[in-house]
Formats: sequence, C-alpha cells, structure tokens
Amino acid sequence: MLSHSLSKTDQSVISLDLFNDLPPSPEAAQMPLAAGSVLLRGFAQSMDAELLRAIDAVIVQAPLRHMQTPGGYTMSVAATSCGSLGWVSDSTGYRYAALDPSSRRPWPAMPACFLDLAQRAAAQAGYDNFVPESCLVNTYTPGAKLSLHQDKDEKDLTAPIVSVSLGLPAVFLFGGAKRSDKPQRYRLLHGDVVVWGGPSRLAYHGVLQLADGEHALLGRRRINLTFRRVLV
Ligand code: MD6
Ligand code: FE
Repeated sequence: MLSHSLSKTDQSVISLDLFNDLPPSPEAAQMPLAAGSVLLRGFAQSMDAELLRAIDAVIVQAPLRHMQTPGGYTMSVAATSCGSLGWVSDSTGYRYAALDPSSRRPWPAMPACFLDLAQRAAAQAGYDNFVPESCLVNTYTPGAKLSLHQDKDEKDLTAPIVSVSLGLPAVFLFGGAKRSDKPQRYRLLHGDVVVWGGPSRLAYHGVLQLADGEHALLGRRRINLTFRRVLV
C-alpha cells in the first residue's frame, strides 16, 4: 500500500492536498479581519437557545437601559452587563463598575454557558486562558446603531475581546488605529463570533443602523455580547 511507504509528515501533506477543496464546516469557518482578529462564522449557533435563556435571566435581574454618553447623547442601543464588573456610561464618562447604578446591586453573575463560549472562541483564535470579568449585553432594534469607537476602558489591553452576534444581521465597521482610517464592512450574522486583540485591539469600529427584519428566534432584534478582561 502506498501509505506504508510514506512518513507521517508526507501523509498529512498529501491529505491536505487532497482535501483542501472541501468547504469548511460552519464551525471551522475562520476569516481573518486584521492582525490579531478573526471572525468565526457560526461559532455560537448551535448553542443559541441556551444563550437566549441565559440572556433573558440576566435582563430580568439587570434590565436593559439606554445610557447617556458623556457628550450628552442617549444611546440608541439598550445595554446591561453581567459578571463582576459592568460597563457604564453617564454624563461623567465611561467606566467599569462593580454595582449596577440603576439598582445599586452587583451585576448578575456571568452564566456558565457565556464563559464557556467566550473561552472556547478565544482559544480557537489563539488566545489561551481568556478569563473575562465582564460581559456587556447590547440590544439593537431597527434603526439603532453604534458610532465608531475604540474599546479602551479596560486596564488589560493584552487580552482580546470576544464578540457574539445573535438575531438580525448587522453591518459591522472595522477600521484602523485612527478614526479617519476607512473601515472595512462585514455582515455579522446570527451565531457569528469575532475575537480580536493583539495589534488590532484598539481598532476603531462601529455598527451601522440596524435594518428592519424578523429573526426566527429573536424577532426584530439583534443582541451582541462582548466579553472583556478588565483588570490586569
Ligand atoms: C456590536 N461591538 O457588534 C458592537 N467592541 O454590536 C463592539 O462594539 C465591539 O464587537 C469591541 C470588540 C468587539 C466588538
Ligand atoms: Fe466596541
């Protein structure tokens, strides 16, 4: 037999040659966005129902709210958090806080399925031992958007951010180190996960106004979860 005459290395080279025409399975579809950043198409899809139940439980304890920006605007995105720290914005600025300012109670604990997903996605993208203390839950209804911004309120900028998209599709803008760098556009679909860090950790990014539509599981909504390591 042919394979008996080949070393292990030769065999794996040959099987790559034979099989790299096959389309990747949805779980394996990886698309690099920039240095340090990767889009994992459909990575969260198989656990969508479990994620939604956990999101509902978080929202019951810490209701969604439209926060004020330091510049005096009301965000069109409604947000809440879970984990030991939550991201908050008000007239005095952006920060992470251990207490929900609306209830003055700790944020809901991070659901086990959230942490599991975030760690598996980070590892898949090459970031081992990702331990986020915070998950920001952003909810978009048609017309809601997120202007170009950097995520730089975290003390640990060496850790990646893991971002999970659920529900209606969105156009995601992924720019460069300067606000004026022309962003690339990506359509993020239900179940997509973006992991980013390294050289692109401080890239400007945003979300265009959400188009109207109806999603089978979420209705007229998009939910984005972003997992962050805050403390060093
Ligand atoms: C969103 N995401 O997808 C907004 N930030 O709705 C973010 O702002 C974001 O996806 C940091 C890292 C990943 C993200
Ligand atoms: Fe962001």
